Amino acid sequence: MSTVDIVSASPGTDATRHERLKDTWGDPPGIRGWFTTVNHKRIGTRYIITAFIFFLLGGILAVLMRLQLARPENHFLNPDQYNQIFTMHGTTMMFLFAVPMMFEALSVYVIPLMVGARNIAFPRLNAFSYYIYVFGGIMLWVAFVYNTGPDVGWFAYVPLSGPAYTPGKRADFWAQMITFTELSALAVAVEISVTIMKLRAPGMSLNRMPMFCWSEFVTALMVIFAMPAVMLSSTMLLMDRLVATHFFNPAEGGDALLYQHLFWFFGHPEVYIIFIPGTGIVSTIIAAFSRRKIFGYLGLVLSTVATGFIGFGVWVHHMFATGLPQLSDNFFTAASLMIVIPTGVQFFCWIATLWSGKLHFELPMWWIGGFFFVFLIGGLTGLMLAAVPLDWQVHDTYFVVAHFHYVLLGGAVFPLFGAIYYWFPKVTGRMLGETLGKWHFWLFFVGFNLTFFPMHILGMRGMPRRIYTYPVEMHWGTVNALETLGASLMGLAVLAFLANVVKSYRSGVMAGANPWLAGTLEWGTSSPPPNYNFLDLPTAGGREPLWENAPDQPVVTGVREDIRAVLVTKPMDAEPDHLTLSPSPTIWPFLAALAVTALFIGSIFTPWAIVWGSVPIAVTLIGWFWPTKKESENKKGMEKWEKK
Ligand code: HEM
Ligand SMILES: [Cu+2]
Repeated sequence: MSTVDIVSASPGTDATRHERLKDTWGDPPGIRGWFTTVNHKRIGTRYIITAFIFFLLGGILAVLMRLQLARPENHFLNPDQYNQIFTMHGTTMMFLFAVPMMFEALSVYVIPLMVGARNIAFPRLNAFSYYIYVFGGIMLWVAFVYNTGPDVGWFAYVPLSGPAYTPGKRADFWAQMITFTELSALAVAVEISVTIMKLRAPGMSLNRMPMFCWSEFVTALMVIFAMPAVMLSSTMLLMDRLVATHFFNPAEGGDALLYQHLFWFFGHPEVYIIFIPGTGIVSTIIAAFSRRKIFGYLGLVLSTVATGFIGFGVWVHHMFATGLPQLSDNFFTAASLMIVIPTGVQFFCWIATLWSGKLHFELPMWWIGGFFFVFLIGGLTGLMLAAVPLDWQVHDTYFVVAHFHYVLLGGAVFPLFGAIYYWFPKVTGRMLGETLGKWHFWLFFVGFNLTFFPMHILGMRGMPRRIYTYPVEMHWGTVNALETLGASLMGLAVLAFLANVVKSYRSGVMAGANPWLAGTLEWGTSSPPPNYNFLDLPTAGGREPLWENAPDQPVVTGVREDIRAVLVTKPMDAEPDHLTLSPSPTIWPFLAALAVTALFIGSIFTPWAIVWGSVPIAVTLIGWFWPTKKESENKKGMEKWEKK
C-alpha cells in the first residue's frame, strides 16, 4: 500500500487510535459541552432540528390561514390576526426554515463528512452563526406571541412598512430578524466555501467533487452576493423608521422602488439559494439508487453554476407591474426564460442516469419522483409568469401563490424529505420505517396537489392573494374548502413523519455504515460518525470514492492524533498541503451571540444600544480569540514538528 506520508506514521492499533482521537475531538461533558461545542455534527443536528421546528410553526400558521379561507365571509381570524399570520408564515418559511435548512443545516452536517474532513473550517464561527440564527428566530416569534408580529408581508414593501403606515415595533422586529438570519447565512457561506475549497480529501480534485458539494458551493457564493442586498434594505428601512432617514420616502427625495430593487435583487436569487441545494440532493440520491455515476457530470456542474448566474439577472420579473420602462420588461422576460436551458440540462442528466442505471426504488427515491412532478408544474407556470401580459393578468392573484408553492415545495421540501430519508441512517445509525414512510409520502403528495393545484384556477378566476376573506357571491368557497382539506392531509402527513422519526430513532432497523451502498465519503465511516469523523483520513480515487477506490489507493497517515490537526489541501487538485489546528470548544461564540442579540434588540428601542451594546461584543470577541495556554503549546509543537 503506497502512502501519502504527511508527517510521520501514527503508531498504535485502531482501538487505541480511536480512544486517542475521541479524547482529542470530544466535547467537555454535560451541559458545558452543550454550550461550548464546535463539532459540525452537533451544530448541524441542531440546525436541522431548529429549522424543522420553524417549518412546523410555519405550517401551523398555514393551517390557520387555510381554516380562515375555507369558507367565505369567515370570522375565525380578524384581519389584523390574518395579516400577522400570513406575514409570519412567509417570513418563517423563507428565512427561518428554507434557507437555514437547505443551506446551513444540511451543508454544516454533511459537507465536512462528504469531503472527508475532521471538522468544518472556522468551527467557532459555525457555533456563533447557529446561535445568531436561533436567537433571531426566537426574537421574531416572541414578538409575534406578544401581538407585535410583523404584518407587512414577508417582503415588507415600503411605504406600507415605513414609519407613516406601520407605527409601533412590528416592522422593526422583522427588519432586525432579517439582518440576523442573513448574518448567520453569510458566516456559513464562508465556512462552507472554505471547507469545500481547502479541506477536501487528497485526490478529490474539483472534477471529482460530489454534486452536492458543487450545489452547496454555488449556493454559498450566491449567499455572499445576495444577502448583503437584503441586509442593506432592511437596515435602511429600520433607519427610516427609527432615526428618520428618508431613503425610501419620495417626498424627501427618496425612492420606494429602490427598496423593491434591493429586496428582489436578493429575493429572486433566494429562490435558487433554496432550490440549488435541492438539485444537489436530487443528483446524490439518483446516483446512489441507480447504482451508477451521475450522467453528464460536467453538464450538471456547468448548469448549476449557470443557474447561479442567471438567478441574479432576473429580479425585475417580480416588478413587472410597477410600471418600469417597457424595454426593461422585455429584457427581464428574456433573461427569465433563459433559466430553462440549465434546468433542462439538469433534468436531462437525471433522466439519463435513471434510464441507464439499475434503479432501486426506495423511500428517498419516492420523494425524488414527487420532486419531478411538482417542480415541473411549478417551472411551467413560472415560464407563463415570465411573460409580461400574463403576469399583468394574474398579478397578485392565487395563481402566483400556486406557482411559488409548487416551486418552493417542489424545489426544496420534496428533495428535503428525500434527503432526510437518505441521511437519517447516517445521523442516527437507524433506518426510517417503511410503512409510516409511505403514508407520509402519499398523504403529503396528494394533500399538496389538492391544496395548491386549485389555486391556479382560483387565480385565473380572479381571487386576489393576501386577502383575509371573500364575499359569497364570488363562488370561490367550494374550491377553497377543498384546499383546506388538502392542507389538513399535509398536516397528517407531517404527523406520520414525526411519529416515524421518534419510532425509528428508538427502535428502527440498525443501519450500518453504508445501508444504501452509496459511493460518497460520508458513507465510509460508521453511523453515526464518531466525533472525529474518520479514523483514517480518506482519499478519493474517483467521483464515487467508495465505489472506485483501487485496492492500492494511497492512505493518509501520520496526522497527529493528540491535537486537533486538520489536513489542508490545494483548492484545484486537492493535493495535501499542510496541517493546521482546528479550534477547541469554547463558550465565547455563545456569549458573543448573546451580546450581538442584546445590541440588535436594544437598538430597536434606543439608538444608544449601539454604543453601549458594542462593549460586551468587544469583550466577547477578545475572549474568543485569546489563545489559551494549551493552544499556544499545541501550535508551537506543530510548527516545530512541521519543520522536522
Ligand atoms: C405546508 C403547507 C403550506 C401551506 C398550506 C401554505 C399556505 C399558504 C397560504 C394560504 C398563503 C397565503 C397566500 C396569500 O394570502 O397571499 C401562503 C403564503 C406564503 N407561503 Fe405558504 N404554505 C405552505 C408552505 C410554504 C412553504 C414550505 C414555503 C416556503 C418555503 C411557503 C412560503 C410562502 C410565502 C413566501 C408566502 C407569501 C407570504 C406573503 O405574501 O407575505 N409556504 N402560504
Ligand atoms: Cu423570481
